[in-house]
Amino acid sequence: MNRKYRNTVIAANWKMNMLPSKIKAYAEELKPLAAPAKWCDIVICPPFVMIPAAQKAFRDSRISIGAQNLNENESGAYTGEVSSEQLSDLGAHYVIIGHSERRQLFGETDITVNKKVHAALQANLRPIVCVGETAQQREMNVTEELVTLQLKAALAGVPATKMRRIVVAYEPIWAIGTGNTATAADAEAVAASIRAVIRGLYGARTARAISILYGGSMNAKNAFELLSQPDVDGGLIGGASLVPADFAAIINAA
Ligand code: 3PY
Repeated sequence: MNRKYRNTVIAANWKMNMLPSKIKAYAEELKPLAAPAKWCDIVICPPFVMIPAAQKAFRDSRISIGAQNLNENESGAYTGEVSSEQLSDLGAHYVIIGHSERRQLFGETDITVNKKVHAALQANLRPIVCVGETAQQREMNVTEELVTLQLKAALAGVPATKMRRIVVAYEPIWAIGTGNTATAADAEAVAASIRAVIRGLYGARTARAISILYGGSMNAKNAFELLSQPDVDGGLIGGASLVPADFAAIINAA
């Protein structure tokens, strides 16, 4: 990765796992293991209800807290939802937007993803915008077109001045929770094409500064090769982020 121009970001997506009462022990184990990785922005994205406990547990470290979703509306009658301002007020710094599980299981579209990106930026959160293709789309050889479309839709209306707050995560859907990982060459090819799209929209300087992550069954064994690719600037980690030693091994491979 190109540390000269952009940050390395390793983000944990805990999904609907972990318990509030276990976070302190997790943090105490992770903090010393992750401490040497000073070049790396480390982010933990727990379920909403655990954000305060995570904030408390990581308060004396460089590890930031993020959310896994937000509602695109500012406030109002949206029972069960959480706004960007509420997350920001809690002290969250990042928010994952458009994860394929949200697109597939909760009906999120490119349009809602775009609205969420705007809501996040408005509240000063850093969106981690997820894009990625299904196995069928990869077989049909439309991966780059599809990812380009998702990315352009997600970024529609985002001004150049806000772009440096954006992180993009390429997560091939067929690699999520399956144990199948994209090859390093495939991850690099799509990450490079994402950077080319950003270059086309915002110019070379912005494209060079944006961190592009790979996500989808990244683990301690495959992290080093994936993270050594020039356009892969970090990872969005599912299952392996639930075990502090495994997550730390990925952080230290970055
Ligand atoms: C995975 O690694 O399975 C993920 O979905 C990370 O977001």
